[in-house]
Amino acid sequence: MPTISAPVSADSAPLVVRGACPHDCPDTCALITTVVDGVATRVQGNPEHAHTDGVLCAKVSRYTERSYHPERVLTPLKRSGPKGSGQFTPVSWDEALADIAQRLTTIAAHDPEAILPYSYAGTMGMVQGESMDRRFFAQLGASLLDRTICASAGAEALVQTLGGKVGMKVEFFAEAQLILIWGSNSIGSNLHFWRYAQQAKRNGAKLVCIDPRKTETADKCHEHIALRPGTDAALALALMHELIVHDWLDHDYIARHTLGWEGLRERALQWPPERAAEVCGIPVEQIRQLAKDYGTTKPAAIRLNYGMQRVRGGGNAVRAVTCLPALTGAWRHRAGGMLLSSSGQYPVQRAVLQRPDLLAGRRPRTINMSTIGDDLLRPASPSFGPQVQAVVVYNSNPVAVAPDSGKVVQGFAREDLFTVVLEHFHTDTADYADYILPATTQLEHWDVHLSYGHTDVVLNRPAIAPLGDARSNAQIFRDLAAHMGYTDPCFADDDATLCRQAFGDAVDFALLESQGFATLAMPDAPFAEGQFPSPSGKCEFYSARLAAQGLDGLPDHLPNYELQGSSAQYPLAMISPPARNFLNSTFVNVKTLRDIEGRPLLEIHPDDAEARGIANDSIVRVFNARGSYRCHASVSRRARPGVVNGMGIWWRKLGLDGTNVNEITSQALTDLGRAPTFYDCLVEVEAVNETA
Ligand SMILES: Nc1nc2c(c(=O)[nH]1)N[C@H]1C(S)=C(S)[C@@H](COP(=O)(O)OP(=O)(O)OC[C@H]3O[C@@H](n4cnc5c(=O)[nH]c(N)nc54)[C@H](O)[C@@H]3O)O[C@H]1N2
Ligand SMILES: Nc1nc2c(c(=O)[nH]1)N[C@H]1C(S)=C(S)[C@@H](COP(=O)(O)OP(=O)(O)OC[C@H]3O[C@@H](n4cnc5c(=O)[nH]c(N)nc54)[C@H](O)[C@@H]3O)O[C@H]1N2
Ligand code: SF4
Ligand SMILES: [Mo]
Repeated sequence: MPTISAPVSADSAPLVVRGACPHDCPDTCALITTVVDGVATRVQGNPEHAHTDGVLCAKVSRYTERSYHPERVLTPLKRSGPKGSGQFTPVSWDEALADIAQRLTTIAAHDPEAILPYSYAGTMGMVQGESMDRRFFAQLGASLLDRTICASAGAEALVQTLGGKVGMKVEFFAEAQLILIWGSNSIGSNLHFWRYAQQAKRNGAKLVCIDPRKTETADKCHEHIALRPGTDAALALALMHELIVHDWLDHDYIARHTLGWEGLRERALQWPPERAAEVCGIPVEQIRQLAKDYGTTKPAAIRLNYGMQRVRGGGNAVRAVTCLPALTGAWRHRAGGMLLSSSGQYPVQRAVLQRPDLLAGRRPRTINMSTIGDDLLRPASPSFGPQVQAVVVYNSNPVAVAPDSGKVVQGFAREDLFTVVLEHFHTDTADYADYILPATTQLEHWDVHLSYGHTDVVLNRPAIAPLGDARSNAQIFRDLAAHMGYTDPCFADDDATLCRQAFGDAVDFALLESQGFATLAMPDAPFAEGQFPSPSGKCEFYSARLAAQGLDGLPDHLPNYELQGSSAQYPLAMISPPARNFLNSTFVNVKTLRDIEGRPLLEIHPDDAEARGIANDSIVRVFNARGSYRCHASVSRRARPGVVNGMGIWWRKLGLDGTNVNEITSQALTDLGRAPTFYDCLVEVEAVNETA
């Protein structure tokens, strides 16, 4: 396989290198990095890439600040103090790799399932996120990781309803006449979609935001429906009720392209708007108006996002909303339908890239990353298997981002747990490592990216040489494989080769190399004539596959585990949505961005604040039976009465008392997809006698 040449610069003339934003964001921007004398001086959006349109968010505009951050880890580090103390001494790569290989070999000799990889989407790259690492752990026979922490409830819902992670092409939102922005703060987390929504607005479209929090996106929509967290399925069912009683249905589309209509009809008729209004805590008129808008405006498009998924009934909620466009035939138009994730559209060659065949018939157990708190503390048992004895963390910061972090910390603090963390920085998780291995950033390595918010492939070329002794994730796993004595030729594939393998011949690599991105071939209105990728080829209101698992085949409203009103001790519902200037816990250590966010905040409605004697900006304690978290109160109507917004996700060590909002979230899992329920969380808040 030919290798791809690295960029070259003639003397000190500025060099411009095309890349891709690596972050866990639906926009997957195409980047342009300016390099002078081997130093990246500026990262900008590629104006030739239509979705990026030359614009980046504030976070990645500051990417050089992150890459050249004085606190970058640039050499392998070995723990020199107690676990969690953050004390390390530099060691050579050879020493680190040899010792790690020896430790893993010893554990694996007894039972390789005692070793657990732990990774998520610190980079979304196919190469640095899911290639050589997967080969390495397959060859080792380590436990498998169920990567559920973000999107698996909605993903399962899409699979069970449409047959895959598919939907509208994002650019056609610009032509819609009605857009429901449902469970998404698009301005903060999906900026390039928001640009299309703005275009639609200028062309006369109505924008409706459905979100318990009055976000900056809600401010800019015509209508804001501030429902209680975890009540979206009730709202969707009431909309169906209204579509039925007013006959705003596309009977032909329903008859030809859907499955289970009779059952869904019966279920929806149990949800008159009055009932939903009660459950959702919103005026009944708002539901009626929304139904009328949705039933009578064409084309109507729904941008559905992750906000509604992080509760017990998150999967069912996504199923219910996903049924709506088939009822009105919205899919007939290219600007109608819905989009949650487009990632299922890509022809990823996972078997080639990840080589699960290296398991050679072994079937390791699977551990759910969302219950890492409990699982690190679990002893060996016949049902669980061996106790976890080693964890290799990369592209993730579980101590900060996983729920119920008191337990996560306790687990990582185990003196007998061998922990390796591949990182850019001394994160909360890296503090608990036995070894920290310095990883390259996106400016320093090859990668290739799909997107979950558009349908282009974007290539990332390295713009600069690795800083210090940093190595790419793929290189580190290649090196570890060599130290373990693995001889399969796949462990020799270099990063550029892995880039080519990701999509094989299905994507024009020459085009990727020349323009930096390539658009997937796909019809403008993919489901105008049905042809969903589901088993029946229809939009499955009724899922026989769910029914076969003993679950409800039809979508329903499942009340939260921690249902408001069920506990006098913890009367407030807490959601903890992402902050605009961080990306999950990434960028929290970039000072200019942290300064914009200010400090860890809890938004609380003036009525709830007054009832508790809480003043704006004062320090509060947010707590429940799982734990307690101190932060600053923002007394604000961005919070609806009864719901507090614990803005995420701060590094614990940069918080007031070394904790963050996940100290109080729970490890309970969603109805579908085994995902976390971060926003299904009851708390109480009290004023703390301290000045801010
Ligand atoms: N700036 C920035 N961008 C990001 C991220 C980030 O941390 N910062 N994170 C990235 C990641 S990992 C992901 S998964 C995506 C997330 O993408 P989104 O899911 O679009 O995330 P948010 O924009 O926070 O939107 C979630 C919204 O849902 C609301 N919400 C909470 N509970 C409910 C509910 O029960 N029902 C409804 N209808 N709404 C609810 C929250 O108030 C919030 O405004 O964003 C990505 N982009
Ligand atoms: N309370 C609450 N908790 C949440 C959420 C919420 O809304 N509320 N959101 C959840 C969601 S949606 C998600 S996706 C998860 C996110 O959880 P994570 O995927 O853990 O995301 P980050 O916190 O951004 O941590 C990613 C880490 O990867 C590192 N990294 C980046 N690139 C590379 C690389 O190339 N190599 C290596 N080795 N490391 C790299 C970064 O430095 C960073 O520390 O958090 C979840 N947690
Ligand atoms: S984080 Fe999102 S909006 Fe920002 S540059 Fe990356 S892909 Fe674009
Ligand atoms: Mo996520």
